[in-house]
Amino acid sequence: MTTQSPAVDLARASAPEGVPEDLLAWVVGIAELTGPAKVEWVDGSQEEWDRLTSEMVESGTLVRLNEDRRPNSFLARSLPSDVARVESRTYICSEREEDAGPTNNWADPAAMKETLRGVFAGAMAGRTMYVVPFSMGPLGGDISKLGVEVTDSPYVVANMRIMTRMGTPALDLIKGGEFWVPAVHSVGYPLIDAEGNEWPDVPWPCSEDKYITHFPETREIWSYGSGYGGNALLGKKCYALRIASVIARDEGWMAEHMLILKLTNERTGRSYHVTGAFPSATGKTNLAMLQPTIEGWKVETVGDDIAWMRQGADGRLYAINPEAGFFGVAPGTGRSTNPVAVDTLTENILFTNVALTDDGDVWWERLTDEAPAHLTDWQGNSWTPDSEAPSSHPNSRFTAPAAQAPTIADDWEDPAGVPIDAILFGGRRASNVPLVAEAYDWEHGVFMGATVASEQTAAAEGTVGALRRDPFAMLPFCGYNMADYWGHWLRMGEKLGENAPRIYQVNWFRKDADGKYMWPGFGDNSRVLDWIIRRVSGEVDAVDGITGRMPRAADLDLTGLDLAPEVLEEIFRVDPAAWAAESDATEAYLEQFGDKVPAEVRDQLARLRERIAAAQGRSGE
Ligand code: OXD
Ligand code: MN
Repeated sequence: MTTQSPAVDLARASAPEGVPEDLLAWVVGIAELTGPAKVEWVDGSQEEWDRLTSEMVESGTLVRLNEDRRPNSFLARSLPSDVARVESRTYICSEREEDAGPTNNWADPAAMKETLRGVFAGAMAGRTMYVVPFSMGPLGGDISKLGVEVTDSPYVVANMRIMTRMGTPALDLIKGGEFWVPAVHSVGYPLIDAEGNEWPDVPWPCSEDKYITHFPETREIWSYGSGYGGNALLGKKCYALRIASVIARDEGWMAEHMLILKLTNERTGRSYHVTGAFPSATGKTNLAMLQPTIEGWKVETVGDDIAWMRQGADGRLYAINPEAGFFGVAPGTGRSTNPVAVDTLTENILFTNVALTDDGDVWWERLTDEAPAHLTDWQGNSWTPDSEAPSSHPNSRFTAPAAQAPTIADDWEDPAGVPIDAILFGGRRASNVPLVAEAYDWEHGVFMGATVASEQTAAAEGTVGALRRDPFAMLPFCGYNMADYWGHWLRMGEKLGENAPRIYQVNWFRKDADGKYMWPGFGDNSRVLDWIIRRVSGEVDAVDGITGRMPRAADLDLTGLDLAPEVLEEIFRVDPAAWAAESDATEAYLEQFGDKVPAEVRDQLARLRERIAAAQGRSGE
């Protein structure tokens, strides 16, 4: 007879009735490997949240905020070594290296499993292992998918309750035989070491050694060593983007790093839906909660970060937001930049790495114009406006239920998704890229997506600044070879045919010669959305340009905006010489993908060069 570890008995004994054998066997296996002191299958109830958050307040992981100011809300402070996603420790472990591609870290799956077996052995000793069934997308929806995260972090459980549909209803669907993705997470800080010595717990347990690993062929996620955000809330980037992008390729749908907006024309009552891919730190949350500065539009939120899209029975593309919450960056979020977010954060919020006020509330840079006279900073130190470092970590976060957003759209949980009229691609471009340009066709749109870039400083006339490419804003999130992913987009375009949404490149960040932003951005981006919707609905013509079709000057609604005509002209200026330099940079960038680059993408580069040459010919350059 083999001797079983007590953790195995615990895992079996704690399982709710009717748990399918494959799920039970997997949980038992993880318990055997990691050796927790307790196993708890979470149900997602309020009682469970109250208990876990109270336990975390007791243990020092959470600070309960002032109930009068921020009811049912908490602050966590992480270790300074665990404050963000760690791309250098994120791996795609596909059987073949070329399937991870040049933009991902690849590791051999068998070798990585061996490494993981080593680091996970005994990793949960002395801790509770939580089994967290969850749904990405509305429960039971056609586009939704299930997962189970096993974690030794109650902080992760609490976040997952906000970010996903977590607990018994998700488990019931798994019991019904639905597909689910296994996701294993440990902070990598056991309370009993291999020699049997006991160690005290700490408020933010984690390990210096970190592995965020994905196995695309077997649809598995294993994450070790970090308790923070996308490293640990495995439904988000790991599942909904890296693993889902592979599933979507195989099943003919799309898993995208995109917000979803609903726009209703108040005159006609007609609604439109737009998705948008924006690299991190380009104001994506602000756009998802946009308050229009022009009359006639109601703008509502369906999603702020991820879209799963499938062709519907009518041939159109439908999107769901697979998440149930927002995991937003706090600094910079304030009344003037994003009043909707501020009004979303009133209760039931988990804050991480922001500052604490003396009356038990939270604050971060630019929440209000004036900083409070005294704070406790994100590391627990006394802080005043004279302090050198900011009070909150630049990547400090709020985890907020999406349903609490005043702008949440009534169809945000429609399991069938919302029909998409337009897709936006936006980078942070100081030069060259105009405020908005419409793709000539789907293939051109794929080229726009494939070449998304950010550039901090405007370059000299006729050149281009250093570009940091972030194709489709998916650079750290695509679970397979980026060039194959472009191929998948091209196939989706063929499938959608004339039902395909139109594609637009937008850029809110163009700077003038003095380095000042020329476009006001924020709510004024509604002016660009207004033009896009009027294009989509066939109300306005456009002018062919080098990078795409652009608005005729009279068609952009600039009512009430104090923008000099020469500034507007500059915002839309497309300089052929600079674009010749940019197309050379694009060619060099494509080289890393070798012969995987789809012919259509190369062809789009050739067409861009033809348009540049024609413009140069016209201007006699
Ligand atoms: C995010 C990101 O946190 O894209 O959403 O980095
Ligand atoms: Mn994101």
